Formats: sequence, C-alpha cells, structure tokens
Amino acid sequence: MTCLRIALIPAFLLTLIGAAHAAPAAPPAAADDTAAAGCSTTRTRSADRRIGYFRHCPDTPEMASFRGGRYAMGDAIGSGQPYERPIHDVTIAPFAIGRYEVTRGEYQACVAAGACSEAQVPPLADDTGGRHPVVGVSWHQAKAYVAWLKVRTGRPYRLPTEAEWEYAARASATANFTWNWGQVDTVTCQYANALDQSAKARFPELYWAITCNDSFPQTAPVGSFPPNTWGVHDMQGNVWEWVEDCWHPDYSGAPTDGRAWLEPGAEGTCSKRVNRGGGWGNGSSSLRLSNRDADPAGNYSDGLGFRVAVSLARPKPVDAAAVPAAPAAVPAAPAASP
Ligand SMILES: [Ca+2]
Ligand SMILES: [Ca+2]
Repeated sequence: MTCLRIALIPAFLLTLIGAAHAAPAAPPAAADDTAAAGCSTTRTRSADRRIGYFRHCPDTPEMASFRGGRYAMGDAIGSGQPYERPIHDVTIAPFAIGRYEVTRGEYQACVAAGACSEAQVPPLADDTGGRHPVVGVSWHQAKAYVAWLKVRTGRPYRLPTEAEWEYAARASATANFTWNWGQVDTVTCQYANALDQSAKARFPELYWAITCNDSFPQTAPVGSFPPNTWGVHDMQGNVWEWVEDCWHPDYSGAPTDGRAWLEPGAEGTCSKRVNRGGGWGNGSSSLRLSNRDADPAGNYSDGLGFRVAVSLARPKPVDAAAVPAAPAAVPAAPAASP
C-alpha cells in the first residue's frame, strides 16, 4: 500500500499530493490500420533476434512485443504481504509493453500537442535531457497520455493491466527478482535503480539506504540498467508505474484472463489505482516482482511514473526460421507483431 513508499522515502523527498486532476475526455480511437500523419512503424530486434521491438511514430514510445501465455501471478515465495496472494494462474493475450518507462521527453510531445497537462513535479536535478522517466503525473494524466497515443498512432494504446505488467516484469521468473538475488543488497545496484549510497551522499538526512552504489541518487535515464530476459528495462526500480487496475485487498476473485480488475459497472471510479515495481526511493524488498502499491488516481509523486501498452489483436504466426526457439529456461518467449 501507499505506506510502503512513504515509509522508505523521507518526507522531504516525497511530494505525494492529493491534487485531483480531471482527465480530458478520451477522443475516439482511429481504426487500427489508420496511418497517422508523419508516422511509419519501425521494427528492430534484440541482438539474439528473440525480442521484437517496434515504434509506431518517431515521438511515441518503443514497444516490446509479447506473444502472451500463462503464468502464476503473485507471491510464490511467501515473503510478501497478504495482498500479494493468493497465487493464481493468468492467461495473457498478445500485447506489447513499453521497452522503457515513458520518458519526460515523450510526455512533453503530448503536452506540446495540447492533449496532456504539464507534469506536477519539476524535472529532477539529473534530468537534463528528457530521457529520465516522467514523474509527477497522476493516473488521470497517464490516461490522457495514452488517449493521445491512440489518436497519434491510430492504435489501441492503453495502460498495462496489472496482470500484463507482472507477466512482462517476471519474464518467466518465479522468484522475487529477475536476477539472482543473494540476500545481499550489493547485487541490486547492478540491475536496478534503488535507494542506494549515491542517494545517501546527496541527501545526508536519509536515515537508511542499501549498501551498494548504483550512481543514481534519484531517477536514472531509462535503460541505464540491463533489461530482463524478455528485453524490458526498469520494471524493477527507477520509478513506480501506474497500471489500469483498481486496488483490491488481495487476489481473491481476481480475473484470470489478463484484463484489468475494475470495480463492477463503475470504470474510473475506484478509490485507488495500483502501481508496481518500486523506485529510486526504495530498498530491494519493495522492488520484488510481486510487490504492489496503490494511490488515489489524482495523486502524484517524484517517484511515480508509468509505461504504456497496446493490444496486438492480429499477431503473425511465428516464423521459426527467423525467430529462434526460446531457450528452455524462458518459456512463452515474447514474439508478436504490431
Ligand atoms: Ca539509486
Ligand atoms: Ca520502474
């Protein structure tokens, strides 16, 4: 819950403010095949050709494609909180998720187009180039951004569902982290931006930080740390990420088809929206893959951003010659086409 973030971020670093921000009405999405002005889809692959990336427009986020599959969502280790349980199997349809968190530069394109309001936190000290994740955006502002993406690209952009987010974050991992965490925080700094010794050096008032130095006192440029095995960066750490779902006290009755878990008949009215992944103001425990948090949709903070998703309704059959089979250790390898 919110207390996790507050407990680990000193009050002077936290600008969690309940500032309600009315979301502009979402404009109607263009047809899926509509080519937006100035846009031409570009595609790349990871060096091992197993991960497919695409970008619909020059100013829209790069996306990682996933074929979908089935996985166990929640705390399989038993070290988490009751709201991370019960473990339940979820089936995920083909979709794509941002290779990175939405950057401040990407968000500013929406602001410049008049479809998004300015972030409610000024750029942090190290964010001089717009490649840091945007922070200071409420859930409503994140929704306005994906509404603009739908118009800009003609594609069904949206926020990830919580089940999709954890599927992409796990990349088949069943442990607490995608890296081999040896019960010591020194490993975390190799893989994720957390509350580390560089933060302690910049903010001596901090009473605690993990023992290693990741060299980023606050946010880091997206992609500064290695991707997970499915080619997605910063799912653990850097900034927390809003997802579509309403908060529920545990997973009892959660959907098993990967859709967002909303309040019955009242989309948009739940008291809190989920955010995931931990951030630069948190220690390793908050970065666990099954950890969850939630805030009122109008809240914002300097540690909270988002990434986007898009449904892939028409995936091409996988070309076995072009896309090598996934290693056995990585089942349900991502491969789909926008
Ligand atoms: Ca850090
Ligand atoms: Ca993140």
